[in-house]
Amino acid sequence: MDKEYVGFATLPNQLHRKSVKKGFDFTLMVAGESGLGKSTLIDSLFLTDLYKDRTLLDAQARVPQTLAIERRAVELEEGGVRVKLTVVDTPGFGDAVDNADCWGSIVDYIDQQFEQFFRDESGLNRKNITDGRVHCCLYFLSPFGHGLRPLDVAFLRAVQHKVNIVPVIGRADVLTPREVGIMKEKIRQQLEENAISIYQFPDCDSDEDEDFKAQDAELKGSIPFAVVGSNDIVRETKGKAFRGRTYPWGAVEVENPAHCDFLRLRTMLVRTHMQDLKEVTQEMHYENYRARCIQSLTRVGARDRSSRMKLSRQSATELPLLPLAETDTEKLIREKDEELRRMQEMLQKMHDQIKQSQGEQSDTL
Ligand SMILES: Nc1nc2c(ncn2[C@@H]2O[C@H](COP(=O)(O)OP(=O)(O)O)[C@@H](O)[C@H]2O)c(=O)[nH]1
Ligand SMILES: [Mg+2]
Repeated sequence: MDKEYVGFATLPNQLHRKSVKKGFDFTLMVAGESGLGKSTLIDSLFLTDLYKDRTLLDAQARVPQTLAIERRAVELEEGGVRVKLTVVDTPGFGDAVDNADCWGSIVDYIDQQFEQFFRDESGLNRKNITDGRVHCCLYFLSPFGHGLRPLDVAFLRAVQHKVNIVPVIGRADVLTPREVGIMKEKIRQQLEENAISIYQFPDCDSDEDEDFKAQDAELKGSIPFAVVGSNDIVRETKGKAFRGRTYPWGAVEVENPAHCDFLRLRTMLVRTHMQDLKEVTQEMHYENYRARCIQSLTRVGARDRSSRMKLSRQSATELPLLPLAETDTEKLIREKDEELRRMQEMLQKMHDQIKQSQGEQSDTL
């Protein structure tokens, strides 16, 4: 098996002809505590220095930093397939003094992408939608603790039904192989105990070849991936050059599967599971979102009917309609109603479009 280089060469096999022609949008989010190597890893994964313009904040400036979401785009092309990769970084997660709701803006970001897609999908320009939905979230766990911390559990609970979570242990070079094994086992156990659903690798087809099956089993068994990132190229005296980290006692090779799971993670993201991550996003997470929208639409419909009934009863007894001070709850309801009315309009538009196209079709018959 070729473990030296994993590129996008096999991507066409994962795609339908249509998406090949259109290009391929993929959004990867990284989240987790600050300093676990998120930005470094993203950079190492896609071989471009996505962060070359950044200026490092000094320690003082970093402490009060609140959660700010950064989005970067890279265009990749391999075997005639354009991949528009968007990387969403969430620096400073867990840095704030009060971490009670530090993941709020991440959840909002994910929801906003769904909302945007929902709007685009029901709009007039449906053929040229840019899919900004988050297809995968690499969640960084600290190698220093004893597995999941309450903050991790709270975050994962908040996003588990919205995005494909792939847990990783960051800066894994601080652990010995034995410690990595223990840590992974513990995290897997804790995820189960806390009923957190992470991305489930699909079962391998039974007619796949043995190499593929072995690779698939290896990937599944590696969760959570223990990763090391670096953007330094180390040159050894014998002339070998590799991406790695050097210490007085030796060097860690980022792309050596015996040193860490970096290559396994990259293989999974770009070689074997990119298409599945997109499908699960569409069929599970986005459908969940749509179902929630439609549920609220029905609730509003029912409330509209009951308030119309109240109004008609009022006018029947000729009661004067006095302007009442709006409470916070009423204000919220009104705002929600407006939002939902917009959605209803969109649905109506969709409906009209379908009718119109059906009409056109029957005209041509
Ligand atoms: N030991 C070790 N240090 C790392 C690793 N990845 C990044 N670092 C270092 O950790 C610090 C924070 O990295 P950064 O990528 O900015 O972390 P982020 O805040 O999670 O985005 C930097 O000094 C990196 O050089 C790693 O895999 N192992
Ligand atoms: Mg960062």
